[in-house]
Amino acid sequence: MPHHVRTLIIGSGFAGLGAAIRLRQDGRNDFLVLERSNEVGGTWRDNTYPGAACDVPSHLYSYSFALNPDWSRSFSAQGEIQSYIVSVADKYGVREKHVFGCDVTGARWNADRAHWEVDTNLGSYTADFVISAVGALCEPALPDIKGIESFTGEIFHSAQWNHASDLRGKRVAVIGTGASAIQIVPAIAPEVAHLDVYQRTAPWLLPRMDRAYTAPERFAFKYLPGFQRLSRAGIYAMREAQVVGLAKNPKFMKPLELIARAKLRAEVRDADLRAKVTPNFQIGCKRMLISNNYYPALGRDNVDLVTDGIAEIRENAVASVDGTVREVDAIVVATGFHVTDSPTFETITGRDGRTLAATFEEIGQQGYKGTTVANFPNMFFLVGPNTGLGHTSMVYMIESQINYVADAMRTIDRSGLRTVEVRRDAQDAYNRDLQDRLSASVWMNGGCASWYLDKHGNNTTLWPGFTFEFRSLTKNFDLSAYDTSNVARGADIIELADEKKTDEKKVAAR
Ligand code: N01
Repeated sequence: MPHHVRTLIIGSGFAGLGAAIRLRQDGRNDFLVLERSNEVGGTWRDNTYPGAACDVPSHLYSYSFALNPDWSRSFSAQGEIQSYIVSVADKYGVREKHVFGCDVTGARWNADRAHWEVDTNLGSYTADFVISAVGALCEPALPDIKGIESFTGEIFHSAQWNHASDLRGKRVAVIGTGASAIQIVPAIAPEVAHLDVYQRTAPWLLPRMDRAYTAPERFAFKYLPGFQRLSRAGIYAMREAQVVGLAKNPKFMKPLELIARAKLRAEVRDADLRAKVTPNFQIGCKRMLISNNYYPALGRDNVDLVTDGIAEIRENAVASVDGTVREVDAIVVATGFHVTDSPTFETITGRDGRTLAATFEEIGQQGYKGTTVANFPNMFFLVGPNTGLGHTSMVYMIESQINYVADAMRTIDRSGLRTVEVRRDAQDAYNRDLQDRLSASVWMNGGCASWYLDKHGNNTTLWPGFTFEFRSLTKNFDLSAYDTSNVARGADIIELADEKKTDEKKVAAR
């Protein structure tokens, strides 16, 4: 018999861990967190490439209930963020709720029993509720470049950095110039013999206002009541101001573009290189990047920026479309993630027997309030459709979603419900409104292709407004948008309770 729990959480990054802590705080201890790796942290555990750091200030990029007065810098590096996440897991006592090394291979809704059946490499589980917290940036996307499999040197994705590989003194190619690549390039350029950076689209770069906190500041964060919250609120407000230009009226992006152009002029003195790195779309259309050392790295004698496009990869070289063949010992693939086409969508099968992938294939990656999807009863998605951001902390959005899920659980208990499934008409109306709002945004009008858009050209990843609007939208679980016909009958409840008691005993005995 599979082990039954009331709630299964899949994934233990900021989202899954936050959900676990909230369930525990709400006294809902009948849950487990299935985590494929052996540690919490999600993307911050996995992305260990040289130079990895956050582009949102740490005092905002942290849980509201677990502020950290000890951040060493305004923008923390990966290691410090990962240590923070680990410390939160320990402090809130949810580590023992984790099943580490547990890779979820499938989840199916069983309508007769009104529960999810979840398969993993460690055995099967059943659960009344599933909280999918796998994240949007968890499945590395490898480029479909001719001959890539024939390369005999070191080749790895930025999110799967091979630390056993020593790049010092080697000829290296980096493919991609997104958020990951612009951190990797300056970090490895001084060590490698030669570096070719393959750029398909030049990104916009803004200054990185990073600095170490002084001892008096850190003292104040720790001991001066309200100082850290005030600082956090200030960062939040400044970041939210960007929404006006990004989502409402792209004309207001102009000041940021002027800053970026001034930076470009100051940091790239060579006219040819400057022409190559000058973006050809409106700032904000793709994620705006921040760096003070990327342009200087491109100007180094041992670094070439290649913009001709890659024709093929050979045994020991990258050939560009102009016919130039550049020999390399190693290739770093910094080409992003499967966001709107995640392979995890294939593994979840809903009420009508169709997978999440098939459902999204038909209607696009749509959900309701970013958290529930019609045809997938009793399943909550954290960092679900249209919850992404280009300007501020995802942790804020995650906490909003967790509030919604927590209220859903309360409502379900209070109303004696067995299943909740968002109504398709409510979901459709929600998405019509979303797409309507997005139509004015720079993401749709800025003249770029980005991973924010799905193959139908819809923006199914980003939230089109202020994040406080999303917070307010997800404050209460709105039962009226859900199909609640499946109310547990008395007999079912008793039968179900008996089954669970038996299963719980088995889990306890494990
Ligand atoms: O990936 P990306 P990323 N041939 O998708 C290029 C977060 N993040 O890992 O622009 C050649 O942004 C592609 O070119 P183009 C953040 O949300 C945060 O860098 O599509 N090139 C692009 O240049 C970010 O947005 C931090 O034309 C190919 C690059 O590869 C997200 O993660 C740090 C190609 C991919 O850029 C993803 O960032 C790092 C091909 N076949 C990441 N395919 C923080 O600081 C793709 N490219 C918090």
